[in-house]
Amino acid sequence: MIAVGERINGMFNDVKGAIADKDKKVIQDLAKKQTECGATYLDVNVGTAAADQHATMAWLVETIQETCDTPLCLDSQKPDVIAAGLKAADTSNGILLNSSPLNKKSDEDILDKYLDMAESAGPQGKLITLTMDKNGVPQDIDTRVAIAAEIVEKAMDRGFAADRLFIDSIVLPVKVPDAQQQPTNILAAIGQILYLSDPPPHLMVGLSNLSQGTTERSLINRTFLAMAVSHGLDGAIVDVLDEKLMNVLATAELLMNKQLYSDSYLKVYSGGSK
Ligand code: THG
Repeated sequence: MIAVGERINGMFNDVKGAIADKDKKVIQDLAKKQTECGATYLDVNVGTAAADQHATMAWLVETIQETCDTPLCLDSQKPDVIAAGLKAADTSNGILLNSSPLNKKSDEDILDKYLDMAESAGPQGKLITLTMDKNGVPQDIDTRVAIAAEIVEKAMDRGFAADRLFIDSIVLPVKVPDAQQQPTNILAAIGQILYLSDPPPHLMVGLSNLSQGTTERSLINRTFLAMAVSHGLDGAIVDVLDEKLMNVLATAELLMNKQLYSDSYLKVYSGGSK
């Protein structure tokens, strides 16, 4: 399982404050802690408050790289903010770009821009794409799968290998009125997206979206994570500092026969497959 640590995101007050004060320590501590807790990649998202998103993305990348060499997951809906991060990034251990929809009303070719950047980072350059198009985020299973199919086709046409592609079926908060059908729709969608190509693309979600505004955040997150792993999920943007969640992740992978059992499997789990 690829576990992307979610904490370096301007959505969190401590990170927002660190960006405003140019306080490197807060960012570097989060980078080190998430790495110790098993993050495969560190998400880097400037949030919405930063005045200059390009400069902030570059500063976050440089600040993290001063203290650890965990590969980064550059997170922005704006291709030029990703480009600013990519310019500052050491991609020799890999890099994940996060994320592109199939297309947008204001930018028909946005997926090509993200694919170009992922390719420019070399064979370790990977890309998260969203099952989202110019009409927005679909709520049903079929449209999610249809958009994923178009994304996979486009990547194949360009010779971008499926194992460099992550499809994110977009998790929405379960607390939103009328959204309670969405988690099961996502499970069904990922089950079908797995069959779009052979080898299949990776399957990713931003897990913490699910529990926003609820009283049982960790419980809701880890329960859905186990369910999604059973349907083939092999990547997630998560709170890697949540030990219970990481233990569920290791156990779900064990029960899916993706991790070898040993009495100390929780201690040795590192997200790799057996
Ligand atoms: N898919 C992809 N990328 C993503 C997302 C996704 N990147 C961003 C986000 N979604 C994943 N990361 C987070 C990070 C934090 C939270 C949710 C998702 C979160 N934050 C607290 C909240 O809103 O309640 C912040 C408050 C705080 O504690 O300070 O829940 O889906 N590809």
